[in-house]
Amino acid sequence: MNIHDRIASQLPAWRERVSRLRKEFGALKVGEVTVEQIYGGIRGVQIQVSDISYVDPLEGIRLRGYSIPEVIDYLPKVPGAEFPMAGGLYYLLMADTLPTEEEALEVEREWCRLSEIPGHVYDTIRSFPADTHPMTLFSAAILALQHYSEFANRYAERMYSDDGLPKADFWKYNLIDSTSLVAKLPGIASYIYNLKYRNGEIVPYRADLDWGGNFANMIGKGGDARYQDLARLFLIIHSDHEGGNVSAHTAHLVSSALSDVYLSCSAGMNGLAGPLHGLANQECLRWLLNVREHFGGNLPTREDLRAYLSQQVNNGKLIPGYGHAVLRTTDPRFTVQFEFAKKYLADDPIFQLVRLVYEVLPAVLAQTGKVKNPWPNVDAINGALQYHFGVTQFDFYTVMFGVSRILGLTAHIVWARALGKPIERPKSLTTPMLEELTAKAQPVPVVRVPVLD
Ligand code: CMX
Repeated sequence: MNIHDRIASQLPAWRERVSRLRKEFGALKVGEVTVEQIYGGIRGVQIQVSDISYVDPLEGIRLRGYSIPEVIDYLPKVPGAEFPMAGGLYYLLMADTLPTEEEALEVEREWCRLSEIPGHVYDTIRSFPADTHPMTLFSAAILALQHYSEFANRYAERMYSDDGLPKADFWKYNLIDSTSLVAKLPGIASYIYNLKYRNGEIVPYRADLDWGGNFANMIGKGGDARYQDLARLFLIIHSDHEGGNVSAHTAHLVSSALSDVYLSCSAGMNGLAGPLHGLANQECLRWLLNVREHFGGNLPTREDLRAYLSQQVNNGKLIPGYGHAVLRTTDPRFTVQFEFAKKYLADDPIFQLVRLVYEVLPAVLAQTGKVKNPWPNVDAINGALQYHFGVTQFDFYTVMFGVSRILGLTAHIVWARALGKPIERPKSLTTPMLEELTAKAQPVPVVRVPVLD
């Protein structure tokens, strides 16, 4: 069954569940909000529902209920590949069902059919100054496609016609836009890469390769089967990290105004481009290279590294790739790439440094008493793997993250429309209001709990 039909078949039951919760328990309190949370980035406040994925602080991400190892095990693969096709993951995220091989291949065929990129998108990318950051180009290229939004066009017609697009069908056109956008992402990302770092060529999409394989081929790695597999892995594990992270939350918020998938995903990419979020991807490799340079290009001893890291952390330096707003353990997306590296590039000097930092840094961060999660997140290793396979231009890494993340963002958007979520509009307070509130209360300071002995 295709994604559209699979969602349509599930929707009546989903709508019934949501409507029952709202009708019968609409006034039930889910949680409370503290002053610290209001000033502290609304951290941990449960204000959203997302059924696409869930991050358990101690276990990590589950995509539609499946852990990263399960996703890798259960999703269909192209012959000879170690990691699954993204077409199967897209099916899982969108349709909430593990696809058969044929269903995954159908998505891949649809992406191939829709992969052609209009000329003005290339013109848009070329029109920026040559040293523009690749994420700016990526976000702009997505916006340049907005003109073709089926949802925006149908919604505009609705305004002027009595038998226009019904609200219950909004999701269908968001799904059409999503599939069309995702189909073009390897072409857009690879063109940015080729324009900035290679020969500027536009490589055609190949029907005999899956989406991840196409991305690898389009950046000049078509002859490297292992890199193609790494690309598949990378493009799967970055796809979603529940609804509250900056990119997912932004795209969801923007789409709640009924902005289409292009407007919403471009906005999500602008959030991903921030150094505390997706840009940590590139910053982490830059940081590793600096550490290496500091030690004269050699692997430091454990003691020397500990002294160096302690000094950095005590000086208030932020170590990219470590810490997380939700996770309280090593990110399983780090672990799966760590295992890949142990298997295929154990002797790589950057990977050896990644490994040593992993052994030393958590204790150093924990000693500060303030870092809530001293363990590595996905960014602590991404760059080292890409660097090993010759994708050394680290300001491109966040674009790869973005290509993958849009698989998740679009699933959030389609389901938000399918379940009829309204425009988001939380309430803000002023500091005098909080002062007035606290004037009558006893002090209740936040107690910090140490995370590591
Ligand atoms: N190195 C040094 N200090 C760190 C740190 C790190 N890696 N992670 C957190 N801290 C510090 C914070 O700066 C904060 O210090 P102040 O109180 O002096 O401001 C303190 O520890 C408490 O922060 P926290 O509650 O543990 O972390 P947050 O939830 O506020 O932030 C995150 C989470 C990811 C932004 C933060 O850990 C960080 O900046 N890490 C480095 C950047 C990074 O790897 N980002 C990628 C995250 C994954 C993603 O979203 O893509």
